[in-house]
Amino acid sequence: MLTIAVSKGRIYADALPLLKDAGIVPLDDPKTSRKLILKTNHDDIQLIIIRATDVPTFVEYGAADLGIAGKDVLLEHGADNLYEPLDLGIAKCRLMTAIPVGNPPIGRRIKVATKYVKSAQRYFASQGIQAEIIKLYGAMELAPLVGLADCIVDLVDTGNTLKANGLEPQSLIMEISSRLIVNKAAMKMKHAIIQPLIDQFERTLNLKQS
Ligand code: PRT
Ligand code: MG
Repeated sequence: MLTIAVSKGRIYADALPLLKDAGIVPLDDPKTSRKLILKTNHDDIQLIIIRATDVPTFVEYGAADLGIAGKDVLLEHGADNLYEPLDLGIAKCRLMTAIPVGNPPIGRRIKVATKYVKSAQRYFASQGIQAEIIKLYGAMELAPLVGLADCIVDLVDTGNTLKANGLEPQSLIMEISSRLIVNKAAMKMKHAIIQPLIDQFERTLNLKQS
């Protein structure tokens, strides 16, 4: 059995066409089904539907052979114990700093609210900015509005979420996309099925680019 871990939502939506090109079609839709294991048109391939932040964990421990995870999530989790063979170029966005509209640019000593503690620490250190990082699990946009932080670090796509909360993007920390990740033992033990899959994903991506 080959198990592929994906999160529902945008990654699942963007991954479906890639999986389809590789001949893998789920038999259920996570939007309407509450199943956490989705069978596919292949008896020996299944998808598991988990939280985006849990995908690297399942793959690292071998509970899933493959996974699709955002670079943002991989940077926080640490990817030393995983292979990351492909940038799938899906679920793209930018990791950015943002501050309330009209505020002066951030100073050299700031408070930062974010879910992306490691990426934020690394970024502000590289800028020589002394940042006190306050870890939040959501609704980061609120933090500067209620005096919890001077600045946030969050993912930005259209910018509508920032705008709706009176914030504006400042600095780009990193371009983000989703990556294919592979369990290290599975890469060896199931090489005969995993490598052709990687090759097929790669062909699809090359076709899309050309
Ligand atoms: O929602 P849940 O807690 O289950 O998990 P999750 O939010 O991590 O999952 P999901 O499916 O929302 O995101 C999975 C992955 O999609 C992330 O890890 C990113 O790699 C990628 N991605 C791409 C995004 C976005 N674009 C994105 N815009 N993830 C989140 N957002 C959020 C952002 O955090 C902010 O709240 O959307 C809002 C900003 O969007 P705009 O369009 O208003 O700028
Ligand atoms: Mg979400």
